[in-house]
Amino acid sequence: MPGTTPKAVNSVVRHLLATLLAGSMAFAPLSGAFAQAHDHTMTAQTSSDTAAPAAAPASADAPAVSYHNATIFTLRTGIAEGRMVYIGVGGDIEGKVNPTLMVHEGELVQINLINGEGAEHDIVLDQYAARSAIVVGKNASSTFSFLANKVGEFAYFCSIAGHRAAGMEGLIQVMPGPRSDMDSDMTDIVRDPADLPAPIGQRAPQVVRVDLETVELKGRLDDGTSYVYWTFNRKVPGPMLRARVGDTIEVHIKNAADSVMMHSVDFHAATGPGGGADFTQLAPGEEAVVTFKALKAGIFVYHCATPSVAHHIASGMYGMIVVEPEGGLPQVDREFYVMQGELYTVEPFGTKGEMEMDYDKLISERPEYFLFNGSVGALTKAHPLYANAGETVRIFFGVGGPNYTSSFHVIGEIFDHVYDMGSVTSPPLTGVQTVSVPPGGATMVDFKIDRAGHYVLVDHALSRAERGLAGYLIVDGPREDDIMHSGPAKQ
Ligand SMILES: [Cu+2]
Repeated sequence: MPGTTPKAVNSVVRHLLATLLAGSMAFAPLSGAFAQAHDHTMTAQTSSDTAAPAAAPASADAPAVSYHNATIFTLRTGIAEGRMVYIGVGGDIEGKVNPTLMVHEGELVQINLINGEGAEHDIVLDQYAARSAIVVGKNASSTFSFLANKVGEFAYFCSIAGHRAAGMEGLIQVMPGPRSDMDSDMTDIVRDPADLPAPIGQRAPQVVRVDLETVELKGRLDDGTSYVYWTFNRKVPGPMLRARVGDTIEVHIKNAADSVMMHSVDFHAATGPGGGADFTQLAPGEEAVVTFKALKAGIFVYHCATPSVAHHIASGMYGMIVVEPEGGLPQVDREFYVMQGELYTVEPFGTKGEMEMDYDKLISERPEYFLFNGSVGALTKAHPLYANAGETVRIFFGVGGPNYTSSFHVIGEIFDHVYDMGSVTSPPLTGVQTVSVPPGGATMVDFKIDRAGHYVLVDHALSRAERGLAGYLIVDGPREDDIMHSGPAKQ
């Protein structure tokens, strides 16, 4: 961003640098320090159980490095539902199949692996270049550790041929900031941009059941800042839904009993009164079913349509449904799901505490926050997009709004294909820098990532980056210096 030094983007960049610096020193010193702390009882426990007061205060910008408080997980290999899996041992993960391992930025994580049935196994975390030894023979065990200095969700899996595909795969979730700083009464409402259904591809039309629950909950808007979000299925945006043209969509919608407001749903993919909203105005505790035919392929928004609709949408009640054309969409290596919205609060942007909705600002279109996937830092600190150099990437991008058109752009990349206005039956635009996406509209952008590096998702109305709007696309891989390098051209 030449010529400007937006504060939000700067802090984002500082955070990135801190993360990268921490990464360069992460692995070497661990094994020695760690051997001392090895826990032979092999019960799962977390550092919060045993936390020493000690340690320098850690900020989100500079992850604390503690060699003393290990977060320990134990996984046993086994068979569940006919698949090879990891099974959690002890603590919160006891008995869970391929449990998601929740840790915080800066923590030293130890994973114990126990061979439960006798075949050879290991555990690998590609993003951390960390792996266990192979455990050979029943009850054999091994231990490894790493510093959780990269925020995000990463797969752990068994690297023995065929085992990952057979089911030995789970996630480790590295949350931003140290554990003690988390506000315990705020829910994480961020939809992980990697949380979307697999492509439909080639199949005959069928009935697709969709389950939506409208839930009001106090969510984390920013560090130390909360807002009472109204959601579909507790996240912003609501779940991405996927079908093919000709499918029959059977929507089961329930308004949670503890809601204060009525809610409903309007599908832009539907043809009929209110897009379904006429059949789904639900008081707290009520439920309804509405069925529609997906007559047109495209990328469509859905949202709550209960008055004041702008208030419901601003509070988080929007999502997308992808209706694939016959035969499916062009294949890519990775897909992501990102939506933009604004929030109108009485308190100015950056205020700590519980925010209150401001109706005057809403109807005069003066937002305090601009957000990707529901909160400040959702796609930077909490859930960056990850890919590898050489891969093709697709972003389904929509605007819930309710009011602001997005000039969607990825700093450092060019979209190879833009399915403008969410039309997947028209030829895509090619070689596009920025795409305009209106409220209640969507697009699909595909691009090959030719070079490793850190790319930034923005609305190119860049003042909005000062109010929360930024995301990272972090690309691992070799640097292709022919494409870009510092200094003069090589001979
Ligand atoms: Cu609503």
